[in-house]
Amino acid sequence: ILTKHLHIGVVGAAFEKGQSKKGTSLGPKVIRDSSVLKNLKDLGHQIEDFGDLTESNVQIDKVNHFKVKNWHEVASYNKSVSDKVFQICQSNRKVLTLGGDHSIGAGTVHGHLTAYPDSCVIWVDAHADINTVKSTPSGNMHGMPLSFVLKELQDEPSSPEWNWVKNRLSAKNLAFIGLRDVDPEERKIIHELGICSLSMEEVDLMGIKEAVRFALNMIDPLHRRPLHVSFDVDALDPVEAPSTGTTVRGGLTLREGMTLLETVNTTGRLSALDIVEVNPAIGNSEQVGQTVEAARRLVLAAFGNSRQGNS
Ligand code: 5AB
Ligand code: MN
Ligand code: MN
Ligand code: MN
Repeated sequence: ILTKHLHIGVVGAAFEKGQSKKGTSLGPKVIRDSSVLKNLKDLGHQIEDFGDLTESNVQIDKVNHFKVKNWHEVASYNKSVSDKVFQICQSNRKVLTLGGDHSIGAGTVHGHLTAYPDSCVIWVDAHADINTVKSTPSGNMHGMPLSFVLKELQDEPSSPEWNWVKNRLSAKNLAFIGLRDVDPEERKIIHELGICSLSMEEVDLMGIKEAVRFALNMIDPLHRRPLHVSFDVDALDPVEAPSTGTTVRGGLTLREGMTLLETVNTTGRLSALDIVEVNPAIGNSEQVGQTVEAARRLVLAAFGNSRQGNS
């Protein structure tokens, strides 16, 4: 059964300071230009577009905080992301967040979790994005969002910029799918916290459908929790999604990505979706078009589009 007639709130997280490549903040614009919102309406959904979140006037970093880049900007932008996602949930809508780099995932997870304290997260990515301020090898905060919202990692140095984070996700309610480039410290965290991790190795062994079912059973054994999927397009193979900042070969096909989201859709409990890290400044126009089209197809798969055709 496919989910129809949803109320969906859309927000653009036009932000790129979680990494160093220009262009990632144009993601929401190019994805909107793909007519995906019209396509969602044609599926029978009611769409409310809340536009892009602008950056508030925060102080620019003068010093590096814990070797991390753009600490203040990322923290304060994430607060507005969290507030907006929470507000959309409060209005009884599903949330579609268009990124932007993946640092904004701290805000989407927090906002959704604040509205639905029992929610679970599936993080679809080539990377684990769970580096802490101590472990980050790059200082890029798009590799760290989960460390700010995971309960088990809060012995890390707390900082007033992140004081607004009140609700945190338990490691047992998080699953990774698609990993293939995990830093040694991240591997340690995943292992120690027992986080459900279905890397490309497991996807190859089990098949994508079984991998998704496995993840859902692990994080939500009673099948009753609201689900949040945070989808980094670099989870897809660079052949399918070349216009993104941190490509890693050997990734999901677009078909596997669509099957993943179709499987989540059939639970009827998908409540928030992020599509992040599309960067139209990377690659030629054909590659950008291909990446945006992949993003569009992922969104439609998540919200009930049938490849057999819709009636
Ligand atoms: B993305 C790396 N682990 O921390 C780091 O694209 C890469 O949001 C992070 O998944 C990639 O810098 C972040 C080496
Ligand atoms: Mn990511
Ligand atoms: Mn990634
Ligand atoms: Mn990336």
